[in-house]
Amino acid sequence: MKLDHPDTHLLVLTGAGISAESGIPTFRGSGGVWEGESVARVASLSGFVHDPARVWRFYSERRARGRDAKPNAGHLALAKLEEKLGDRMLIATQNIDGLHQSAGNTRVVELHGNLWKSRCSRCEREPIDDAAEYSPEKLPACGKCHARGEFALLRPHIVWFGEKLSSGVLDRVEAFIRRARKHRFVFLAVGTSGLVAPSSQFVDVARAAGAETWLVNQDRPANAEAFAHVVLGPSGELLPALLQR
Ligand code: BJW
Repeated sequence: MKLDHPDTHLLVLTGAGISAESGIPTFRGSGGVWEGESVARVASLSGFVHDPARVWRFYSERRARGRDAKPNAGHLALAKLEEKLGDRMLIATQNIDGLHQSAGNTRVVELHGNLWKSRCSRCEREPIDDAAEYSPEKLPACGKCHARGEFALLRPHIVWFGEKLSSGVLDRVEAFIRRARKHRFVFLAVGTSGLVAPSSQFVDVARAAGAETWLVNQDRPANAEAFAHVVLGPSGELLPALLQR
């Protein structure tokens, strides 16, 4: 992948696969986060309304497991690249683990929220930093609602199925594409099965904007046909060499 041209703009879409080598399981397939869990019950608002204790147990376990995770060679290769490209690079990540930021990337859009934040399930307050694990007997309540004499539970700051992405998130990606299309534009997707909208459509939008499209993934994903270049294998091994060329 040629990235040394001074006009190059790079949009990177990452998914769970990039964090697999940091010990964070992907979602789908055997050993995945959802194995033995009902997706509808733990990753939807209706699941939370029906059984908040179950949902908080699921995310508390994810917090416990993710606490010691460190960025791997794939994350670090992307961080090194941002040092060179500056604002000509943007990472749009579906991941909620914060590992791109831990690696040193600063231009990161979190499409699906952040595991280390919670927000109110009722009021519009800003998400708060929250790495706590909650037991079913002590679920967290919103202090702001409480001060008004109302009761509302905090929920994980995660975009569940059927929910809109947070406001401004897609705007940042679209603004980058509008700028990039006037230059040499490269789109790279890493570690994602290409099954979840709207991220699964980014490759089509980028291609329509003239981007050279690359995919680095362990297995051939659902939308592989949409990419001009497909490189199969673990991103922690592949990215350092691929991004240096
Ligand atoms: C490696 C590797 C290594 C392994 N190296 N690679 C019908 C009903 C309701 C909604 C819909 C519907 N039909 C369509 C929708 C829209 C829906 C959707 O796309 N559904 C499809 C599943 C059908 N999308 C949404 O609902 C989104 N919102 C939306 O569209 O809003 C519109 C709207 C407008 C107006 C009003 C209301 C709404 C929101 C999607 C939110 C997704 N959230 C999740 C769960 C978060 C909770 C949590 O974290 O617990 O986000 S879903 C889950 O999938 C998670 C991920 O970010 C996302 C993508 O998964 P990802 O990252 O691709 O992981 P995997 O596991 O699938 O794949 C990993 C890949 O890595 C594999 O290919 C491996 O080979 C590879 N790999 N090791 C490189 N070492």
